[in-house]
Amino acid sequence: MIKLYQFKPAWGLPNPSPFCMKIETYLRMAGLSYEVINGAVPFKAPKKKLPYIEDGTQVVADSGFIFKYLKQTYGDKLDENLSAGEKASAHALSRLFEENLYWVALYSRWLEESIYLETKRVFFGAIPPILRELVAGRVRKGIRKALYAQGTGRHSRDEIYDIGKADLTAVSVWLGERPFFMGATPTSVDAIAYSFLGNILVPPLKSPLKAHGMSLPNLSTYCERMKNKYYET
Ligand SMILES: N[C@@H](CCC(=O)N[C@@H](CS)C(=O)NCC(=O)O)C(=O)O
Repeated sequence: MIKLYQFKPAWGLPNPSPFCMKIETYLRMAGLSYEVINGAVPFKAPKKKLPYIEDGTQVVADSGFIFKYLKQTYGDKLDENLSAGEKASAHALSRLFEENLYWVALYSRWLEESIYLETKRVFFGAIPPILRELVAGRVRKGIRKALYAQGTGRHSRDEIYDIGKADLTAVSVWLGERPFFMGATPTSVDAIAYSFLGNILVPPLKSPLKAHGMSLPNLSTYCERMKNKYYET
């Protein structure tokens, strides 16, 4: 049985980490049996980040390598009908979510003061108060540093949200009236799209990023569609 190590679910989402939610969603989409180990901690993970999986004697860390492992080990039914060109498009779309929009969402969650209070409650609520401030403060400092090193953290607040809003607009236009990102049939990139969009649109966190996402109605409809199809049956 595949074991998925991830954070505890929160905000009515399968996971407050889009990368963890991506794997659980993929496992459901692919019809693979799995067990979740909620409340895992990054510092004990092989690459000091979540998610990672164990499958028998195999341990695989990083959602991209987990996708690769699962597809190689259990087959790639979800994407088998995509052409090479469609696979390339899906790849580019996944990079938009994971390598660009992610940083804006991270900024919003951890560096916006009012949102940070709620983020802190969700991620560290179980820790005694004094320790909580210490641990949360240290994680926040690390995220500020990572945002600066990656580059997003060097922009002004308005510029950062401009970057994220442009991504959401592009994604909304891409999806258009189609039920899934590659057309009529769900494919693995939908595990990514749903996890990142869900993590922006669903949590009760007021930000310009969420407000912009909510102004693009096909994105919420899409999240509802994915939730109904994979989490409510
Ligand atoms: N490239 C990794 C990214 C995973 C990642 O950034 N995980 C975050 C949570 S969303 C994490 O564990 N952060 C803990 C840390 O950096 O200490 C993947 O695709 O799995």
